[in-house]
Amino acid sequence: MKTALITGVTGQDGAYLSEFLLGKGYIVHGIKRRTSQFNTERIDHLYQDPHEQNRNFILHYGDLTDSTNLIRLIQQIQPDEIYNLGAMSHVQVSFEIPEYTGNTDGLGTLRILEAVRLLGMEKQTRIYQASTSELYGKVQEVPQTETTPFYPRSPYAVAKLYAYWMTVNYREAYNMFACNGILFNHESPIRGETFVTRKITRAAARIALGLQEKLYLGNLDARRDWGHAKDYVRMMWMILQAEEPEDWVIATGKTTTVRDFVKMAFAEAGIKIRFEGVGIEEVGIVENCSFPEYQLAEGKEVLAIDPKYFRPTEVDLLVGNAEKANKKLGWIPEYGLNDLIREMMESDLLLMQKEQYLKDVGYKVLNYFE
Ligand code: NDP
Ligand code: GDR
Repeated sequence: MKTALITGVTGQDGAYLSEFLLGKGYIVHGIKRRTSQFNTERIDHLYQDPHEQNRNFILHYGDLTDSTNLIRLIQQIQPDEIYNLGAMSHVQVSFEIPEYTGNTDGLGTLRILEAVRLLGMEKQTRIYQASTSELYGKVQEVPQTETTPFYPRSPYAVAKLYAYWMTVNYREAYNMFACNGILFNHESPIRGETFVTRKITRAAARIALGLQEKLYLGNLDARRDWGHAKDYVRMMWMILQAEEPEDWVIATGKTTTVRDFVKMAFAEAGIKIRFEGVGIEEVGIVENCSFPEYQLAEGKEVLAIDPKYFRPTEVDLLVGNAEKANKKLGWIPEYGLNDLIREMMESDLLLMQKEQYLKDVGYKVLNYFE
């Protein structure tokens, strides 16, 4: 029976990976941060009472900015595999908190690698580092592969660049089984609410149900290679089961604009959107709505641009080539973009129907849709 340690266990990928590894018979340890309110909603279905005997899912308090904590936990747990998923993962927010982002996403990775080395566990513990397509930044080559040069465009991406090279360096210097997964954007019904896909699916559901008037977005021309998180966590595990430690691109190979994502998401709720105007004057208008109960009039403006969502430096186009993962490890994504959007919309419509019910019976509902 193998033991895994996951940093970022309370995040989107941490939750899916925990489920996946438990399904494979692993004992899974996760590091969660101390917060003033519960932050385990994504993994509550896996939770086991600490008083139970023989638990296979165990949570520990910790933080990537605290080496004492990481060294102690790694020594105590003696993991066969570490998945370093913890990060301040929001690109736009990283412009607001660049130092913290560097500390967590950059130095945090070093702390994990160094803890394993200090404890003399280089031969025993395999390490997965959550690298990102944001490393490519300013377009150098399309599609992007393992050999495309990096040109990071945000404090987040620069911190992840440091983490990427530290992982390569520890592999070469100390013969550690340390690998980068260069993952392109991946989403799901449990994606954080402020990433653009989830912001759109939540808003489309809220607008359809009359809980929200309008969706405000930034750059609609950005293109992303969007996959499903479930497909991507499976590949994280495959990377650590490979014969040799290497770095891998994980992507679907298809790219879509934010604007087209909006159209597809609203279409899942039976609402056809038309775009008019240019630049920050662009708006999204209801062309028709096949659900009379939504009471969305033709011509209603449901989307507008808010310049505050534009980034100081943007990544315009991401599209990955995962041929290496496909040929060497046999990885193929099971979900297409349509499947992903359908699943996200179904889930958000259900969630918002609950909100609508609560509102109808007099409860104050969440009114925060950044
Ligand atoms: P999330 O933002 O959903 O989750 C991030 C996790 O990191 C959360 O559990 C968060 O805890 C935790 N965390 C944040 N700061 C710290 C810290 N200082 N110490 C310890 N833990 C911390 O991200 P995803 O699940 O989407 O992504 C997982 C990883 O993959 C991240 O490293 C991300 O940068 C990277 N990545 C993601 C991609 C994507 O498209 N999703 C693509 C490529 C890379 P809390 O819940 O308390 O906030
Ligand atoms: P990204 O994801 O920056 O690619 O990073 P995000 O969903 O935040 O942005 C994607 C694109 O949409 C544009 N955009 C907006 N984005 C947000 N969040 N909110 C808006 O209102 C909005 N309007 C337009 C953005 O400008 C951008 O071009 C994600 C994170 O998960 C990283 O941790 C991960 O490394 C990369 O994906 C791969």
